[in-house]
Order: sequence, then structure tokens, then C-alpha cells
Amino acid sequence: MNARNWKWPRALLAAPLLAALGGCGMVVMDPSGDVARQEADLVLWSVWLMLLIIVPVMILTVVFAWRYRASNREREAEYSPDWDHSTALELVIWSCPLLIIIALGALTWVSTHTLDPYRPLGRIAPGKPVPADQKPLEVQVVSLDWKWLFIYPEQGVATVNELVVPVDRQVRFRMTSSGVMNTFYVPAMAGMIYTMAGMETKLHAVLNKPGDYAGMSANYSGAGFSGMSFRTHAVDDAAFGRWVGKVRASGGARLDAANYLKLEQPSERVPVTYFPAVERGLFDRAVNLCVKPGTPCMSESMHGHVAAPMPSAPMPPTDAAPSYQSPSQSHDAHAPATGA
Ligand SMILES: [Cu+2]
Repeated sequence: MNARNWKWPRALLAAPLLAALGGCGMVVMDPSGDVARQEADLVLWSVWLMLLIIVPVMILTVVFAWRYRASNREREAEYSPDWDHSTALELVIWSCPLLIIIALGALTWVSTHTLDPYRPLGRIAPGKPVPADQKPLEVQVVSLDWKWLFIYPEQGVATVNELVVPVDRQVRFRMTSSGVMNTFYVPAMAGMIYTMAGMETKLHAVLNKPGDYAGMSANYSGAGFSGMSFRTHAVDDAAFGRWVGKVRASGGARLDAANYLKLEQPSERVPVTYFPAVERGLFDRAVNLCVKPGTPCMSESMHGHVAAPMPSAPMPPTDAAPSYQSPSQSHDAHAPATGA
């Protein structure tokens, strides 16, 4: 999947699509992140391949209607009611769709694995591998009624409804929801990923152009849903450092369990809020629905994990579960790969 080879058909394909979608924002087809770019290319290639069948069928429909019309005297002479086989036609009818399905299947198979949101990125941009010394920036995302909480564990800060990421740096989103299911969506960056209570979903993505991008919930979640949007800023490393400094110096409250529980209460159109400090492990407790003191964590009570041994303890001799899994691992199994 060499990106350079894609330029020619991309331009060719964009023309009819541009005409069809002229009224819409083109962010999905013209994104600023490498993952979304590859997803858009996959859409374009799939459309192109399917048009190989659709266009001839549409043309033939008109041709047949015209050629075999009742008033066509010429055709009457060669009327052949007993005709029923043509090897050449059979070959075309079977081989063309088969070849297209093979091409489409191969393309989809490879892309689905390359763009698996749970998989760390293989590159930052076309021809630009992830630098060996670059650790992904971890951002923990919690969808609350009705706002987005972003926790930066390394920086020790958190925000509501404002996401800031450095340009060309891989970001590893770990996501969950405090209640209703939502979908985390920054169209310029990558596809949608669901957030669900009691489980963790993941997304690896990158933004390659500095800018201010829209972010939203793409899954209806109740009264405050339409106000559940946030700005995503892609900035250079220095500006990211300055922004972290600004959040730390904001003089806001520390995001501890008590403040999280307050924040969790339903509220609408919440302005950008900064938390200069975050209680350690808060996200894991949010995932396991045990932020409230005294609530048993799901990791200890779900999936038959009642009184499950800690990883360091000896394993019970026989059990359906082959090994100890952390709650996030055990929940990966029922997390959707991509929202659609
Ligand atoms: Cu589960």
C-alpha cells in the first residue's frame, strides 16, 4: 500500500465524489491525520472497484432497453428463443465479479489489520516510520453525561472538552464511559470508537497538521448529546509543553474521586475545564466503575473473577480461564474494532 501510487486514482475518484458531496464538509475525505487518510483511501478504492461493475451494468441496462425494444424491426429478424448458452458470456459474468471480490477482499483484509485501532501505529505519515525513541502519548478518555474528560497520566493533568495533542506524535487513547455508551470521534484524525461503561476500548492515531479540529460524540446518548462536542488542537511539541504548563498553573481543582463524582453528574454544554492535578489510578477505577469509595471494582467481581488471585499469587490448578487477565484485557474481547 504505497501511498505514492494512490495519487492518480485518488484525484480521479475525488471528482465525482466532490460533486456529490459538494455541500458537505470534506473533512472525512480530506483529513489531517494519517489513520483517517488511509481510511479515506480505503473508501475511495472500494468505491472505484465497485464502480467497475456498477457503471457497465447501468450502461448495459440502457443499451438492452434500447436494443430489444418492441419496435426494433432489425432485431425481429434474428429472434432466437432457443438460445441459452454462451461460454464467453459465462466467463465474463463469473470472472469479473470474482476478481473484484478477490481484490476488494484482499484490500479490506490488509487495511483492516493495518488500521486496527488497538494496534500501535506502524508509521506517523507516509514514508515516515514511528521514531524508535518516541513513546506514544497516552490520553485517557471518559465520556460522561454530557461531556468528555481527557486525562493525561504522564503530565498529571486533565481537561473537560479540550483535547490537545502534539503534531506527528502517536497518541494512544484508552477510553471508557461513566454510563451511557458514546462514540469518540475526531473526523480529521481517525474513525469512531465506542466508549462503554465497565470496559476499556482503545484507539491509536496521529494528527499530522497543526490545527483546530472538531471532536464529538457520534452516538446518541441523551438530552445533552448535541452539546457533547470538543475542540481538538494539534500543536508543536513546544506549544504542547506550554499548554500543559497552562493547565498546571490554572489554579483549578485537583481531579480526585470526589471531584470526579461531582463531574459525573449530568450537565450540558460544559465549558472547557482544567484540572492541574489528577489522582493516580482514577481512570482504572472509572473503567471498573469503582470511583466511589467502598464500591467493589468490577475487575474483582466480574467474569467469575470473584476472589481471583493476584497475578503474583499461584494460579488455581484447574479453571476455565487459562490465565489471569487484567480487566481491560478481558474486556478487549467484546470491544468493537471500529465504530461505523
Ligand atoms: Cu464484560
